Amino acid sequence: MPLTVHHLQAGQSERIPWLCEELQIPYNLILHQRAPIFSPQSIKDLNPLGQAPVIQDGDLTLAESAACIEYIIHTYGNGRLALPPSHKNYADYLYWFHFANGTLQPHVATMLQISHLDKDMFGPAGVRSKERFGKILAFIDARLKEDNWLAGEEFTAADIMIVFTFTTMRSFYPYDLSEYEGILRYLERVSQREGYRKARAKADPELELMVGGKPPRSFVEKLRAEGKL
Ligand SMILES: N[C@@H](CCC(=O)N[C@@H](CS)C(=O)NCC(=O)O)C(=O)O
Repeated sequence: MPLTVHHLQAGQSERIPWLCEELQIPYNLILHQRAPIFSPQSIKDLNPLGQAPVIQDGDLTLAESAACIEYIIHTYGNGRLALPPSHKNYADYLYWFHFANGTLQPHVATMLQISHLDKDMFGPAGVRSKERFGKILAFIDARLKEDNWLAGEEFTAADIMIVFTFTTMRSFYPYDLSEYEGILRYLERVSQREGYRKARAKADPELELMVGGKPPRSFVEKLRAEGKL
């Protein structure tokens, strides 16, 4: 039985079908729709925190994007898309792989919470987090002006980890990337990858590729317009 990948649509689990397409390994993709914003029961049944991604391989059920990615790379991918300790960019690879979900994504998730709870971003928490966010984006932008990919000249799983926050996450917390040329050119390169396009078409066929500077349509507003909220 091939690897099973559970994807909560419009969510971080988009990373896993993308990885499988890049590695060209067989996988069984199961799509779960949000209900209407958070996970449906089908994801809660798989993971105590009700979060996706979740993968299943025989008796194993595993969550957390980074854990799923490492598992797939080393179990099915022969280590491809990870850089080994002998590689000159090994430390860069580790740094950016962990930066994606260790710093960038939690920061945007916090901003999303502040914007919902405080209703604006002009209170002390909002101002401080926006200021820090500017620094984070400028830092990544500078990195992506040096090299085509986060870890250097090779595309790696670090790239698969980070792209969600620059794309689909912006339909939840809309932020503009227009002034970040390095990031925008990077997203353009990402959007030309066959693996990315195939995975997006399978995982979220109704969603546009959110690779432009301007934020995409808000997911919550779309639900409101459809009468689902
Ligand atoms: N750190 C986790 C975060 C997973 C996560 O928060 N996934 C969101 C989708 S973006 C989710 O499952 N949300 C539904 C919910 O919490 O009910 C990972 O990378 O797997």
